[in-house]
Amino acid sequence: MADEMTKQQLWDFNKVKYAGNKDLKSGAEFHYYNPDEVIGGKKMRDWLRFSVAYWHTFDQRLVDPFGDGTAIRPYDKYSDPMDQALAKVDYAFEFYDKLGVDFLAFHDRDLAPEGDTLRETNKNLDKVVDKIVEYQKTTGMKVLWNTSNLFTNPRFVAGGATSPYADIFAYAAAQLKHSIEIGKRVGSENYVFWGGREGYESLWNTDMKREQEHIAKFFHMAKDYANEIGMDAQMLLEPKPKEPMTHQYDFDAATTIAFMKEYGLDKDFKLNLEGNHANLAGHTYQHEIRVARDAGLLGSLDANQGDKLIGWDIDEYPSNLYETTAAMYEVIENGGIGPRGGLNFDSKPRRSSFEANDLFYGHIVGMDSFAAGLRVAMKMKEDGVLEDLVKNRYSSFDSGIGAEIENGKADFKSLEKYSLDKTQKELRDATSSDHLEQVKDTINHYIVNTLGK
Ligand code: XUL
Ligand code: CO
Repeated sequence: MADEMTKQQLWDFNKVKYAGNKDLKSGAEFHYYNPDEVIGGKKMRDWLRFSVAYWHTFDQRLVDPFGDGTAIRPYDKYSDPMDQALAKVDYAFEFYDKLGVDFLAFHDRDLAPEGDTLRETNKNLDKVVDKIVEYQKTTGMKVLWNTSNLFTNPRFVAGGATSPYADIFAYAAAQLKHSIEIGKRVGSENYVFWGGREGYESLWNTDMKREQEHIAKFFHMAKDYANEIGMDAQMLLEPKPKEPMTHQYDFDAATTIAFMKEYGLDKDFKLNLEGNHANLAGHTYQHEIRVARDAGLLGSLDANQGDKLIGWDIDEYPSNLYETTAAMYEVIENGGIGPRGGLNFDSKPRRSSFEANDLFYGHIVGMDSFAAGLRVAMKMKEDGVLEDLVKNRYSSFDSGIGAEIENGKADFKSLEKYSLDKTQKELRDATSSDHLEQVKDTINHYIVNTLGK
């Protein structure tokens, strides 16, 4: 306690504690996230493995296409970019401590300003990484993933690994090489590739096949180099259908899996899936997680939500309990997010929530929403609600003609023989109502009753 009191306080916010169902209005406590509570045989912190995203939390100025940033941050007082970058590390680590998260995630360019050459840029970056490594030693903070920003600088106007300009491909590779080295230094659990501008604006000027071959080569080179230097992070691709490009190559989980298989990447790469990216692709988050887990390729999750009324990639902190319940149900079915995955808050405050404390409130609602989702989904799982429902729905495949179809004993001829004289009534009787409305009512009851306790 005394130690806590004497420590320098950079953020004007108390350490966030678990309050259970007390003090419902403060917004400064967790009501559902109790990190060391064991649920379904694992601590909540180990199910959820929360991570704070450096870019949205410490760098984001809350700009939108129509206006400048509104964010007020305590380190704005540092005018020299390098001084500010180094100071931000102190702010970041106090933030993690106050929030009680175990992981962080960052792009190379989040941490330090660029120089004129890659050599100078790497030097700036290494200084900040040195400081992060020092903090890791004293705090035990882990890096969920790191990544390389191959989309902000104008040189990446037409992509990095899919740029039609060979010098840009080469630069992207060189930049990524250093990023992989940093991943090794900070002990990253995963390494993420989100296809920033890897896609196209128009097919009239694009050789799509050539670009895809280039990026597949790029991924192989990255993995080869990681192996060469003993950087053992799980490599992940992060699908997104659009923004910034009209069409992104890693459109959704299914498209990305097909790409991985086509180019022999599915043994070494898995997926990092994001809530609002799923929505932009016309899917639910649950759908994307299901596609990945069915393929054995669920790697990690970016936590955020979109808003159907606006339709952009708005990276809102998750607060929709129905969505977090569905996502956590898939995670439980998967036995966990993935051996090395976690929930990274790829989320930022709304432009009108511009005070520094809003960064805490945002993470609190996000963490509590996933913790609540975990509690509800676990209760549903323990009661076997959906398991029985799904099992019964497919039970006609457990024996008779259904079993013959599944075990390869049936063919079109035998199925014709089986079906030819079946009457309309017999076929109608072979189906039954799935009572979907009743199922949804049950899910609502589980949400209300599990959390109301
Ligand atoms: C962009 C996005 C990125 C990646 C990392 O929509 O999700 O923040 O997660 O580059
Ligand atoms: Co993301």
